[in-house]
Amino acid sequence: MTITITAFERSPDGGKGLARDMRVRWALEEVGVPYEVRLVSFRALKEPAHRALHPFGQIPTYEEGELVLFETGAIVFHIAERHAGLLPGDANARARALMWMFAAVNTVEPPILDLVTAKLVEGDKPWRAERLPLVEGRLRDRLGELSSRLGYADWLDGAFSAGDLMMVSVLLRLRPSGLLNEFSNLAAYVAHGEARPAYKRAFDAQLALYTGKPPTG
Ligand code: GTB
Repeated sequence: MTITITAFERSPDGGKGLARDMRVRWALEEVGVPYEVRLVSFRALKEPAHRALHPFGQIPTYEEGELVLFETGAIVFHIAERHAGLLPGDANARARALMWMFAAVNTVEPPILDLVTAKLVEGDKPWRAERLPLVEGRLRDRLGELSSRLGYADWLDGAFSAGDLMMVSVLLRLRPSGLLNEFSNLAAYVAHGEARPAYKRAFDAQLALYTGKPPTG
């Protein structure tokens, strides 16, 4: 059955992996399932046809026959459940992989998004200078906790899983800020994720949309 995901018609980062369709592409590449991409303009995101798929008017969405999903965590979980390669067979290890997926989107991503908001969305507000150090401080605390747990392990819980896919994807958003490099093990962890062939294929496919160059892999 054909899988179709949506992505930005014009991505603010020019397709360098930061928009969230990247996580879904990466998951599909990890499990070796082909997919199609439908591009959506910023205006069309908020129109009824797209809102019927995504109530919040965002990308990505995921269509597979009659199934329509939004929310990258749910989409990646759906892919991981149906295809081998992203969730361990052992029931406890599987539960922990799911735990890390939730930790990525529910505990680590929010303070990262706070930083993005404080810098970009509220960048011209009079309270920026006071608020930014608070936001950065809270984020450093959270990253420090994650860094302590990861230590020098390759992945969060043994073998690579959907938990790592989500966590690496979330942490990547930090790279432009320079904060990731304050935690050398987290920076190495993210680089390790980016080095996976499936990540590279997904990255090249996303970038090719906006540069017009065909993917190399
Ligand atoms: N919780 C949802 C999920 O995980 O699926 C969040 C989805 C979401 O935020 N989608 C964003 C969107 O559609 C795109 S990814 N925004 C448009 C809108 O809300 O109107 C966020 C994003 C976009 C672009 C960059 N970039 O280019 O650097 C980075 C991240």
